[in-house]
Amino acid sequence: QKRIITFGTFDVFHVGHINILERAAKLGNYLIVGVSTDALNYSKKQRYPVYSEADRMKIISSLKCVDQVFAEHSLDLKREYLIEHKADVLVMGDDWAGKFDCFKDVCEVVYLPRTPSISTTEIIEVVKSR
Ligand code: C2G
Repeated sequence: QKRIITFGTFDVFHVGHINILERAAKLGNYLIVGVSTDALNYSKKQRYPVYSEADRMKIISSLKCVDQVFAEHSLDLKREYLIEHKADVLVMGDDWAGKFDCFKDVCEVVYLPRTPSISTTEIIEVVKSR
């Protein structure tokens, strides 16, 4: 078994999110997703996500390509999460390129290209302007 792990907020779920999850899943045969909590988002951005962590976790766990979901409470626990979930590969979008290279002693680290021209921030702006 090859276990893949990835992390994200996945707020206002969109096609860029499913694209990275499907590509991550193809790198192995078991995909685990750490969904960042509302509190973690607040501490990073001083605002809460549009969708609650319960809803975001429900959406992610309903996807065909996802096998397991857990709450990511802190960015500082990444090493512990990788070990706890016995990850073989950590996958992140290339907006994080290089940032997780320090975990190459625990697992393989892969950055995949982001889907162009779509983001939660942009969706929020478009909806606001209507
Ligand atoms: N993503 C993508 N293409 C987009 C938008 C997002 O491939 N157009 C990817 C990001 O690169 C990331 C994942 O989708 O790998 C989730 O994105 P976010 O919800 O923005 O995640 P983020 O807030 O960066 O949380 O521990 C790390 C954090 O939890 C990451």
